[in-house]
Amino acid sequence: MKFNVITLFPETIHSLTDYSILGRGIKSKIIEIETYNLRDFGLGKYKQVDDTPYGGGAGMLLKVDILDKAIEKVRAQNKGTFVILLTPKGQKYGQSQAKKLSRKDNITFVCGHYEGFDERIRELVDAEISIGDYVLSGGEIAAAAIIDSVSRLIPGVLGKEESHKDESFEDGMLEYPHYTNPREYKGMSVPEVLLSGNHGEIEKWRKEQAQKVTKDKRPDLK
Ligand code: 6GU
Repeated sequence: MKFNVITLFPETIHSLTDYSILGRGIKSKIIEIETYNLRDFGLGKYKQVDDTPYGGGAGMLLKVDILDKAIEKVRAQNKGTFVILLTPKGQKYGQSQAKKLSRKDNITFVCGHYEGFDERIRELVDAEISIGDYVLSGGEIAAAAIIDSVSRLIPGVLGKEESHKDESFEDGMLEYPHYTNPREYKGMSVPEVLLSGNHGEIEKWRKEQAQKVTKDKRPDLK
C-alpha cells in the first residue's frame, strides 16, 4: 500500500509515521509513504501557495491552481490513486472507513492549512474526510491518524503476536482490559481468572468484560 501526502510540512508526517509498528511496515516494504511539498508548486520568488479570500475576511486560503498542480503530479506518478481531502467538513472517519481504505493500494491525502482552501478544490478530489468534531490547524495529524489506522489492518504490518482481531471497534465493541506484573499494585489486583490458566474461562471473562466496558463507556456503539 502506498500513501502520498500533499503538505506544506512533510517532516511532520514522517515524524508520526516512521517509527514503531508503521516504521517496521515501511522497512519491510508493506507500506510506503511519500510526501509532496506543496511549496514546490508555489508561484514566484516566494513560492506563494496562498492568497486572500474574495469577499474579505480573516486569513489566507490555499490556492486551487497550486493544489491542482500538486494533485495532477501525484495522480500522474500514482495511477489510480484515491485522493482524499482532509477537512472538518468531510465525512466522519471511523474503523469501518479504515477497513474500506485498507483494501485500496494507493491513497493520496491533501492537507489544508491556514484558514482553509479555495472551495473549488472539492471538485478535484475523490472524497472528503474529517477525523472528528473539532478543528485542527492543518490536515497532517489527520493524515497520520488515518495512515496509522489503515496500515495496521494491512496483512503483515502487525506482527503475528499483535493481531487486530481483538482490538477495540472490531465487532463494534471496545476491547477487554489487560493486565501485567505486578500482580498487586497500590491495593489493585489482577483479576483472579487471568491467573487461573483456564483458557475457556479467560475467554468467557474477556467477552463479558468487552460487553460491559462498551455498555458503560460507549452505549452508542451497540
Ligand atoms: Cl481532516 N482537518 C482539519 N484541519 N481539522 C479537522 C479534521 C481534518 N478533522 C477534524 N478536524
